[in-house]
Amino acid sequence: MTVELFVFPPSPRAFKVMAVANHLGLDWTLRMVDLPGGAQRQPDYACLNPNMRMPTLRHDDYVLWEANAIAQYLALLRPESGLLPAGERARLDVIRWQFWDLAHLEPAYTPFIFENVVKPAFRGGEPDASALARAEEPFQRTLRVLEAQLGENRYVTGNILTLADFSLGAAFVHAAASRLPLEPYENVRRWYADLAGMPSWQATLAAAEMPAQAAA
Ligand SMILES: N[C@@H](CCC(=O)N[C@@H](CS)C(=O)NCC(=O)O)C(=O)O
Repeated sequence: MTVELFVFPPSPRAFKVMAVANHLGLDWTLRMVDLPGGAQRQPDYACLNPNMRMPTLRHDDYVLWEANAIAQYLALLRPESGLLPAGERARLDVIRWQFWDLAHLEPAYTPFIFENVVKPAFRGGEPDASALARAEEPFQRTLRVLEAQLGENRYVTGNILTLADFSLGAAFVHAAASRLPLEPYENVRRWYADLAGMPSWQATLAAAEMPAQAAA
């Protein structure tokens, strides 16, 4: 059977896994998890993912959750792609940035997407200016790390596209709507424009029904 991805496509965490599957040219099926409708809490979904969150992968009788682990599984279906390098140190470098994504980048941008996109679209609320002000310093501190890394490399781990680019790049798919303060980060904006130019990225944005936004 094909790979099934249980996703709510507008989410950056869904984007990560869909973009990797598209980039690899895998035969995969989208299973919609309607988050605003509460599908993640339905018993048939909760028994696939006890966290009651998405994304989740099912491939025959194998079930996997956590977006970055799913991305690794997909890359291992096409090892020749190099998205997850074979060499130990090169692979650990990619994995290191995927951990950094969860530990640093996601917490840094989440308040912006929550206040400026999720609240107005799904909760009928206004952005909380004090929450956005508190988010500013950790966001800038985190982006400075990525900016420096991308000052030395075309892609996150060097001159070759890897899963690290998919995991981190997904943070910026809603950059404009989230009002991410990216003006000082020229290298990040150049790198994201490069990613957004890939046919797989464009196809994923289209599937998620999101306009292709420049990270600016
Ligand atoms: N660390 C998990 C986080 C998954 C996650 O938090 N997903 C959110 C959407 S972005 C979700 O499903 N939320 C549903 C809810 O909170 O009810 C991953 O990367 O897969």
